[in-house]
Amino acid sequence: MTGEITLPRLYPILDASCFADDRALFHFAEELLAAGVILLQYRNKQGSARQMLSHARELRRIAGNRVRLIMNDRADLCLAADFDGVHVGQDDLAPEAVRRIVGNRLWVGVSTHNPEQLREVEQADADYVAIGPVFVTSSKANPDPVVGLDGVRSARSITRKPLVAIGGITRANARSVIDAGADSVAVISDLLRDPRHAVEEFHRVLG
Ligand code: TZP
Ligand code: MG
Repeated sequence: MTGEITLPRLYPILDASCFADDRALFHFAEELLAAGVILLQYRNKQGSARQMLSHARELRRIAGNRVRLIMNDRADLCLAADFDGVHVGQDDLAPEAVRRIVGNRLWVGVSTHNPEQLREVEQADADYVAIGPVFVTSSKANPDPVVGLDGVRSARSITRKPLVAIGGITRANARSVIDAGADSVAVISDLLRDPRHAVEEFHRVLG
């Protein structure tokens, strides 16, 4: 993206593995959108590329163009589904490689887990940086060590880029994560049970 982006306080992640079938997945997305979510990431670690593209295209249709949709891991599927950005981790394509694929108009976000990675991303062509896991999470296989609120504070001191915190963030601890310097909280599990209500509560505590 040319110029600095502004992140909403809440950055929900729709993880395909959390849903029994497509119907449940799309219903969850609709509930989030109805509650006012304006940024949403699609994450699917087990599905085929075909399934991912099919989900992503339907999400684009449901969301319309007012909502920013971010594809986890895959720049190719981002373009194919007309998404608005890509989120990559330390084992995915580097931000510069993603940028060459998606161009300057779309967002590129990068996950980091320690100060060294943060310093590297600070110099890279990424629009935002994520730090985590902040707290213990069961939504990620083989997570890196928990960084805690101190890790968020340290990340804030290293990067001037918009900062997303991720991992074990709930309505109960989200405020403390923002107060530690994050611009936005990315959440999977604490949205699952009653998404509409959960989003409203997140918005209330994050104000
Ligand atoms: N990256 C670091 S922690 C995590 C990812 C994808 C999972 C976050 O899920 P939850 O359920 O909000 O802890
Ligand atoms: Mg990844």
